[in-house]
Amino acid sequence: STQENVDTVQNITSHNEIYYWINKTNQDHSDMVKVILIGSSSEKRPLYVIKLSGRRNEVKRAMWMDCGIHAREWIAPAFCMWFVKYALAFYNRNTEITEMLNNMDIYILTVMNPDGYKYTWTTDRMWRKNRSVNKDSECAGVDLNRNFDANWCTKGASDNPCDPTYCGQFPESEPETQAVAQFLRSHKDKIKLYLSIHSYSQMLLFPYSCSYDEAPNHDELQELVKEASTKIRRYYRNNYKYGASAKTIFFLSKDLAPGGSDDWAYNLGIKYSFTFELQDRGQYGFLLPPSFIPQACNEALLAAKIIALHVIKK
Ligand code: ING
Ligand code: ZN
Repeated sequence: STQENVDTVQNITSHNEIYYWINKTNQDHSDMVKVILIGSSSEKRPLYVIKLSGRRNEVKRAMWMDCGIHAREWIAPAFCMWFVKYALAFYNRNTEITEMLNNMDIYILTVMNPDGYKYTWTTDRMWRKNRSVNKDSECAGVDLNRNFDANWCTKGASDNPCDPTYCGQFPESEPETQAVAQFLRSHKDKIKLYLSIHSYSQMLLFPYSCSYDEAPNHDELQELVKEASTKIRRYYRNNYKYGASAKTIFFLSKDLAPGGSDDWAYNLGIKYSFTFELQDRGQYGFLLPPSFIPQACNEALLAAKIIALHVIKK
């Protein structure tokens, strides 16, 4: 039930508990779940992808979702877990999730940055980057969302290891970036939809972040996020900004964001590529109270469903 969803996601949070939860989910739902090891973090934590499949025949298409690229954005891993719980509970009960699972496999990376995530639990709640050791610097960590090969380390990223948007020594220098990029490359004909979950600021974004260029299918993507945003507003009376990243985030950061995962996935050929920024709009920021989790996750779920069903119908 939805209440069960709420309880579980609110209680499962630390990095070790997430590993435990992945294993338990695998055991309890072996008919629909496979767990795939795609690599390991710089501190050698495993990166597990949950593969969700419907009970029908082999499907040819897939979607990818990663959460927790940035350590302090705790609502993101919560959403990945929420999504998995929801899909398993409502397959063959809710039309949209059934349709999704009958037409595509869903790959979910619950925590892309486990080292950083752990560090936010133990040492620094506001940490963003991973925890790799930087040569010739006292400062640790690379911003994984500046480490992909899309206008890498140009304006909007930093080449200083002490900055929160440090781009790393070269594109895909980080094992977390490499694991995700390698998986997407080797499944690129199958994966039709890429989704990256962040917080906060309530925005539904699509390429490009690294330049002001319009994506070839800009109008279609714009229409989609507009529809998703409208639906969220109707259901939950909450506002999500939407649009091409560069123009939409510019108002916040006054900068571009090169080296991001959604731009890179888009250039790889995944023409439906999105970054969601979940709740809130700044009142609590990264410190979103647990009581906000259900609505925040339901809003993102609504948007993910609209986009996925559109991709299926294409
Ligand atoms: N914001 C994003 C960041 O990485 C962003 C903004 C969106 C960048 C889409 C690239 C692509 O800076 C947060 N909150 O991390
Ligand atoms: Zn982020």
